Amino acid sequence: MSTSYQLDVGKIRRDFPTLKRDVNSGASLVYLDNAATSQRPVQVMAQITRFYRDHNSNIHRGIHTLSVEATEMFETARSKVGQFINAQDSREIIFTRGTTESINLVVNSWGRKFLKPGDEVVISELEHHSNIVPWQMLRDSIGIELRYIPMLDNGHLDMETANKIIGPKTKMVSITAVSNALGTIVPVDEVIALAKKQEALVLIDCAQSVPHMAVDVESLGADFIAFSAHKMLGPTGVGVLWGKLNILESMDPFLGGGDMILTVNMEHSTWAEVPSKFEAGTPNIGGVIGFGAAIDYLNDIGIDNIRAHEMELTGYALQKMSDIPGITIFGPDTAEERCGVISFALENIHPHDIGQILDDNGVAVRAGHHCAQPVMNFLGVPATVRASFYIYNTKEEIDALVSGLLVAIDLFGVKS
Ligand code: C6P
Repeated sequence: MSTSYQLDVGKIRRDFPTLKRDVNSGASLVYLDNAATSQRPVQVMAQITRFYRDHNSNIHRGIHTLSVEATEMFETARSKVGQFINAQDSREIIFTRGTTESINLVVNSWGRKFLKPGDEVVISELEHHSNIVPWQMLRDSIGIELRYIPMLDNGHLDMETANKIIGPKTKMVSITAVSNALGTIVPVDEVIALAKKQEALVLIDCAQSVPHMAVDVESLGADFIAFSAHKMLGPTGVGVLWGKLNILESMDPFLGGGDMILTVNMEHSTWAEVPSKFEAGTPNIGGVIGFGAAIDYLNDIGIDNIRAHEMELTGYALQKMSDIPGITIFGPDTAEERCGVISFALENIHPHDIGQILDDNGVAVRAGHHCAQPVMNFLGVPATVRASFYIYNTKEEIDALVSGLLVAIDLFGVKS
């Protein structure tokens, strides 16, 4: 596999104080739970501190110096996020609390206004609960049909069936770009092409793609994308909904309150322009400003270098882990088909026990259903262990994961 990319992991790691920690009486932390949330570099923390220390104020309201400065920092972050995904207009960037809220915004603001009983929304069996539950709630409330593109044994979507399911009644296709449970990279271009043939709108859940690979909304052809800052070095409690401006303008607000109105009187109210229309109340100002610093950090490294690094780690891990006795690795066969995630099980050892033993050895992974219970149901397991990589991970850390798994096998006496 190519190692021609430019990424100085040693230098990167020095920016992440958490990675220097020991856990469980002396084991060096090996952080492989990046699909849940990444760590933050000092540059992001410094920017948040700078805001609270020197510029703290509410935004879009005051005419005093601090408020003007805070507004400028907040809006600069919006522009940076827009440029990162090649949005044509920074008004298309709506700040939310995370991917979950972004999807709920589309479901409620677009879905409640434009869908009628009998209309179909197509999602898939690979989705995170955040892209299932809000649509089920809408279905139960207004009587739409919810249809699922099934998954296949190899962790990919069944595109043949997708072709049949996406039809004239389909008004929305809402699909993940990358499965958080398996790491599968979904062929969103193909899904978008099928949707557009039926003139359906498309929402892509990019929670697991934007942090790891180039996403260009201009060439993508989707109508909305959703992602979270905390999976890409930014703070928790900050997310993004990108939407095409004309569609956002046609939608009603999701939440009502301060900052999203133009006028309010005792009888009725009118709405502010996009994006304010969708940003009711005081937002996570410090968090958004910190997110801007995270984007700067990722830009300095280069998103293609990040993808190359993770692909190399994933290839190495797949190769090393496949030699472990009694292991089942779920999902696609190759690193090229995955986005830095490996979900697996060890024969006769519960995933939570594996997670515990790994933690005893300093290795942080997620063990559970990964908020993707339909995927677990398909696999016929209650849970898996999931290792997920990011810019600061190394092959030595994958060796530590493998050693920890061998400890678990020794302890539980698995023989196969
Ligand atoms: N997945 C994981 O461990 P929030 O929580 O709103 O930032 O993101 C929700 C979400 C939506 N879609 C996908 C594909 C995701 O992976 C996630 C978050 C984490 O896999 C936490 S459950």
